[in-house]
Amino acid sequence: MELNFGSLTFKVAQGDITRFPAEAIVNAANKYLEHGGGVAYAIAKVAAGDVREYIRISKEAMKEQIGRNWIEHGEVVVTPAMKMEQYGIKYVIHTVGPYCGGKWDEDKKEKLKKAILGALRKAEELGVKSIAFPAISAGIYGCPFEEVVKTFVEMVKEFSEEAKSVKEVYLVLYSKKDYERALKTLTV
Ligand code: AR6
Repeated sequence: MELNFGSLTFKVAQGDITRFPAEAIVNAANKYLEHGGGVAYAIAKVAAGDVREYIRISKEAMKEQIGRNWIEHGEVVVTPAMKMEQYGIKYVIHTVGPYCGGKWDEDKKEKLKKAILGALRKAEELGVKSIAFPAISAGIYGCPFEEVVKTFVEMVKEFSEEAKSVKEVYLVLYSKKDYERALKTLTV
């Protein structure tokens, strides 16, 4: 499933983002980059082989790149892909989405848009051609899946006006069920 916005293509795929062949993958992190569960834990484990080591690397990168011990929505931190390089991944871009706990409103949507845009702009800065996102905030943070998918489409469309280096944006869904739900959301 793909949508074209100018020179930018938005593609929905099913798979494990830790082995998805995009130059940059995005992590659905928390503000302290603690990588305790979900996709964050999976990325940390595959990248460094040891979650605690990748948390240490992430926090050090955050100090260097942001100058603080936490990030706001829209701020991102870049770490190396380490062992994921074997799949063609070069960078991990950590971004933090909103916590929803089942609720959804304009404020949460704005925070999610900021989180997505921050990662897209960083991908431009890094000069990558392809970037893959997980469904940020749709897991442990409990945001409604369909709203998350719709927000991705909106944000990618907006970003296509300023995209230069980035040509392919992927939304990688882990389960077949989520993949099918996303296709349904995009085709209505
Ligand atoms: N590949 C692709 N998608 C995945 C993978 C994977 N390997 N594993 C899980 N997902 P979540 P959040 C999907 O909970 O809601 C962490 O503890 C998953 O099915 O990872 O933003 C962080 O440190 C879901 O659709 O992220 C934060 O504290 C999506 O990824 C907190 O969770 C996002 O689920 C962030 O919560």
